[in-house]
Amino acid sequence: MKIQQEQISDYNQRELKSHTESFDFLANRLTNNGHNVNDIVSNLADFQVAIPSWALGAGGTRFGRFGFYGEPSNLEEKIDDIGVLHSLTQTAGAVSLHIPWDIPSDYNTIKEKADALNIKFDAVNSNTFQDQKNAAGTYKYGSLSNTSKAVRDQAIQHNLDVIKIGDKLGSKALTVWLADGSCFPGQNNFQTAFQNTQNSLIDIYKGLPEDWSMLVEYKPYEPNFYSTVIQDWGASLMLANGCGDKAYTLVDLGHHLPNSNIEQIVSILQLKGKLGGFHFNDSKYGDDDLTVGSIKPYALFLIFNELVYGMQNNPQNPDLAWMIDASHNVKDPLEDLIQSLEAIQEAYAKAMLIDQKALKVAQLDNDVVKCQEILQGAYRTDVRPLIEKARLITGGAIHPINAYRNLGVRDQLIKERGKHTVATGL
Ligand code: PSV
Ligand code: MN
Repeated sequence: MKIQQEQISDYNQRELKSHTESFDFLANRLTNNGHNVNDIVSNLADFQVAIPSWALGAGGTRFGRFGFYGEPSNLEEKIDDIGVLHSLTQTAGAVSLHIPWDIPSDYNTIKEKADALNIKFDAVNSNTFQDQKNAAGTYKYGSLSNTSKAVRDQAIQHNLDVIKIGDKLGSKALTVWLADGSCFPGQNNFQTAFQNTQNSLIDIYKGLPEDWSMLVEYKPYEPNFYSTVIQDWGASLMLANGCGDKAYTLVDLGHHLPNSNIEQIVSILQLKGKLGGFHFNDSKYGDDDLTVGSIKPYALFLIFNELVYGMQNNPQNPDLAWMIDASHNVKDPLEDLIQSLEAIQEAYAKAMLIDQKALKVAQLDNDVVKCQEILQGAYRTDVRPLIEKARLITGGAIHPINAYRNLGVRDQLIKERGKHTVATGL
């Protein structure tokens, strides 16, 4: 299924009057307050977030999975779905592949399809948290950290293969997330596991093409419940530093213990030029992989405040690989992803409204009340007309969810693919 530009333009005509009224009102107010509305809208229009190839079907928990009709059953169909998201939102111009779930069967066809839909290949993800059919070694007791050299070598080789696959598609980064760790005290020697991981990562790093980077993701627990080798940003940063300049830390919002100050983590990593990638989602308890901004929108805004500050003040930090890492258990995955994209844009827009100069003055004066007024003033602004404008000028839909429903996208996908298709992934 491909949405035609005329379908979106026709739909937008119906929403245009009300959008224009709310945009003009907000733009006037912001301009009077010294904001450059054009710059904000153009930054929003430029902001692209990768969609993970494994999140286009229904997710599941270890208690079960409830399928969603019309799911994509191969990589081509997944790219089609991202094409739908991108034409409606103009924000989903990239895909992040998980290998071996999504190895292209025909590279040229996949590249041509993605090109036609204006979709780039972002970071590729390796998978050493599941055993593959016919593999010689098992990852039950770890992969890059395993006590067996043969298993470590197998996991290293897998990562090198993933780089080769990504290279053929135009990716420029490898994301490594390890499930390695232990379930019980005494099961692992922490130092040996860490050192093995470092050495394995160095071997992978040596295989990176010149213009590639390696993103090291951390997570405190799950699937291991006593210890995880790369448990936090400190462990990730040490490993990245141990590899070299092209290795960075990747922050996944769901990979922190409750009440962690994630905004402070991203801030300091950017200062050190070591924040490389970002996985968006939201959570109430653990790594819940819920829709971005559905539980803690203010925390997301505070994180974006630091990200925007870093993008403006830390040239030592590279451009980030942005990705949504969510799972859709009860919602239509495409609607859920549209909601996540909107929440990201909203937090970004609000963060751009923070008057950084005034904030600095208030900080120097130790005027704590003023600091809060500045942050919350930006947070309380309804920025949706700015996001609508960014979509409108780039050819997207003023209200993507309404347009998606109005155009009957899911019904069309069910007609094309049937009810019982199942997407690869978790
Ligand atoms: C692990 O929880 C994670 O966040 C990693 O990014 C994986 O690649 C992804 O989820 C899918 O399992
Ligand atoms: Mn992740």
